[in-house]
Amino acid sequence: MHLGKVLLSFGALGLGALASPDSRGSGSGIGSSHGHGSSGDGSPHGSDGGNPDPIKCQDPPLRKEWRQLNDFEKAEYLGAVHCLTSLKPISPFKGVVNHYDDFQATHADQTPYIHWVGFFILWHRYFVATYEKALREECQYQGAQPYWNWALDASKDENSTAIFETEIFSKTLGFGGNGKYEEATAEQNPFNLTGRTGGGCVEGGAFAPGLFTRNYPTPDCVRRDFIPWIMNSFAQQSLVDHVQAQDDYTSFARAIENIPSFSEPNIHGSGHFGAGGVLGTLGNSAQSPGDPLFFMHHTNLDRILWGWQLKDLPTRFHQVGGPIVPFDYGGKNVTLDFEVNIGTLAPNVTLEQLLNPQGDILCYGYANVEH
Ligand SMILES: *[C@@H]1O[C@H](CO)[C@@H](O)[C@H](O)[C@H]1NC(C)=O
Ligand SMILES: *[C@@H]1O[C@H](CO)[C@@H](O)[C@H](O)[C@H]1NC(C)=O
Ligand SMILES: *[C@@H]1O[C@H](CO)[C@@H](O)[C@H](O)[C@H]1NC(C)=O
Ligand SMILES: *[C@@H]1O[C@H](CO)[C@@H](O)[C@H](O)[C@H]1NC(C)=O
Ligand SMILES: [Cu+2]
Repeated sequence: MHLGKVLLSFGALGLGALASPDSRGSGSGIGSSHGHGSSGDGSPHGSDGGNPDPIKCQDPPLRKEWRQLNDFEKAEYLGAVHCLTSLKPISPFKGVVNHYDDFQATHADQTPYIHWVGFFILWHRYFVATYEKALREECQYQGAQPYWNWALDASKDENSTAIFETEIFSKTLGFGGNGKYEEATAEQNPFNLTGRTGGGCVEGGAFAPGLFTRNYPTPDCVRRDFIPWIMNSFAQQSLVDHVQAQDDYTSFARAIENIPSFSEPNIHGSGHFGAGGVLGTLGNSAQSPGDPLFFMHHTNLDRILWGWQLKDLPTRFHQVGGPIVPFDYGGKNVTLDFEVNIGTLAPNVTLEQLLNPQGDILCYGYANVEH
């Protein structure tokens, strides 16, 4: 109720009113400003002094960890996510009702092709940046896409629940907590995961039933199913360090996903299966963007990529690798001109364009790469 009031008061300030479908911007999607002749090092400043390129990315929004936001910023962000649900859909999928659903359905449509491939992390970089752009340009959100740095709270005690007690799971000004415990059938739990604690609709927060419904493929609440041992073991800083210690893009891309197994932790799985578990929305590999927490988790992974790139930018603005077909590690690899698409959400772009968060296509930064 508290949150409802906060959101309402922001609505009264005008933020909510801006959510009307008519307010959709015209054709200002990411990529609509495709430029030519940008300097090869990714710097927005052209190298030929005679005819400098226009600077494509000015004043990039700076992404912060959720707990670095003040209450106003948190409410503004949560309100903007709600705003997406009031905009008309732009994707062709049956069952989508609003623009938030477009993101979930687009991910669901491509799930079999965009994981355990060389472009996994860059596809998701584009996906999150497009979401951020929609929040800012169509919902008048003033800030940047925040992130959830789970490693800050990962405990060595596998059964600790401290990681679920941080601000992001606030039931007032946050994403809400766990769901009520529900039994899972053997069919629902093919990996026989133990230690489940939830499965029901998220309790409290901005996305509780009544405040938020996801519509694709069929209407449901946002579900959470916290599994402490997965969250704690997959979110360890030592694993992040291991991923960031990789020497080239190919091994970085492989390390961040590791293998699809619960006996070997992988940081990408931390938010998905630690918070989503078996019955939770985030734990469903196709439908995971149906929980707005998805974008907080994936922005943290993107920050980890950017932190890795920063260690050697001249090389890491221009290096990709890894299979085109999932798990096809001996087969054909992606190259810089490989195109990714996110359906009707934004135009196709190349991996090289996505390597630069402040280039022709993307425009954001991180306030602090370390946290
Ligand atoms: C965590 O809880 C499980 C189940 O109760 C138990 O088997 C395990 O020993 C606990 N782990 C630690 C480190 O206490
Ligand atoms: C899960 O348990 C079922 C029933 O005991 C078994 O058939 C199946 O192989 C198990 N799956 C895994 C991944 O261990
Ligand atoms: C793709 O990259 C992997 C890892 O670097 C390499 O082993 C493989 O030979 C490459 N595939 C081709 C077709 O070159
Ligand atoms: C975008 O990429 C997809 C898949 O690679 C392709 O099917 C589609 O035709 C491309 N769209 C455009 C406009 O090039
Ligand atoms: Cu994904």
